Amino acid sequence: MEKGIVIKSTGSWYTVKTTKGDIFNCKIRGTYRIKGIRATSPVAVGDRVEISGIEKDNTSVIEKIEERKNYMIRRASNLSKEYQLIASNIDQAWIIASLVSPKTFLEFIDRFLVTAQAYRIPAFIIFNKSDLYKKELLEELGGLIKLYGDIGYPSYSVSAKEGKGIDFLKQELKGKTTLISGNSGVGKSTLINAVHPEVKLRTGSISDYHKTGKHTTTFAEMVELDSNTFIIDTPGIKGFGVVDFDKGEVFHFFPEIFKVSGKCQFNNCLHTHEPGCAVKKAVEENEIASSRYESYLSILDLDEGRYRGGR
Ligand SMILES: Nc1nc2c(ncn2[C@@H]2O[C@H](COP(=O)(O)OP(=O)(O)OP(=O)(O)O)[C@@H](O)[C@H]2O)c(=O)[nH]1
Ligand SMILES: [Mg+2]
Ligand SMILES: [Zn+2]
Repeated sequence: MEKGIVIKSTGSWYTVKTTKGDIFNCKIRGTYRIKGIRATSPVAVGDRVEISGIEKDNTSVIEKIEERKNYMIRRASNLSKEYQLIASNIDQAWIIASLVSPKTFLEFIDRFLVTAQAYRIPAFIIFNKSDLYKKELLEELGGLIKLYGDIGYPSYSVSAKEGKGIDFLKQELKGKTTLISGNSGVGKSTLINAVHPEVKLRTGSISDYHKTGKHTTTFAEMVELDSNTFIIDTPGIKGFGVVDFDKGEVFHFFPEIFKVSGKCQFNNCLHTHEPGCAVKKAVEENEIASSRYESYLSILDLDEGRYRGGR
């Protein structure tokens, strides 16, 4: 047996880099379950694994997955009972967003943040493509950076294309394993290339993206920036279906809602219709952003499928 880390996943084949630095294509044997959850693929990039001897064709088999420090996970699609493990053993998760081509919905951002919060993963929001924003969008951007920054999520505006804000991001990456996630076309791979030009990940052109609807990055892949700095690039996703939380638990993952919930009249308040609800009052008084409150309600209403969690 040899120990290694999964650096790329296609869903059926996994690339494992061993502690010696050798790279093998591996399959898995048997079935794995994550705390009773059914996953589309039981192994994720970032997993520490043990692989068995090398087969004739230079492939190997993953025999054991070490316990994960944490992981990001989402529903494979809306209403699906299957989950997709996005990555594991990460120090922080960055959601890359854009206000244009394509526009990232706030609900998507909030669902990502809720999941990161639930699994205690520090999350950042990186608004990319700042070079494309004119007056009104710049104002909107400023508002969003303040909104999320005040809640406690560091939020930045960058342009991967023009290299703006990239040096600062480099500092934030140092010594950590960072997951990069977001819609297709927001510039995840371009951003990683800007941070580390030697990497040369494949990026798509927006026109290709609109014409074919194809995702440029199709596999999750871990990129080594230096011996203790790693970035995980992932394929773009359309929606972010959150796992099946207890209804009474969801507001714990909205820090600003949780903060005022202690003042609600009923201690089992779900903040939807109850009398004496301090959360609803705070929304009315604009102390809690209505976009955030709507995201909260949409997660409670998961079964009605208002939000599409598909790819
Ligand atoms: N104007 C502008 N375009 C950008 C910027 N960053 C990326 N792009 C363009 O956006 C398009 C998509 O970039 P990618 O890096 O492939 O996007 P991605 O998020 O990796 O997409 P998937 O791999 O499909 O998930 C490319 O045409 C990039 O050149 C930016 O800061 N400004
Ligand atoms: Mg990409
Ligand atoms: Zn309440």
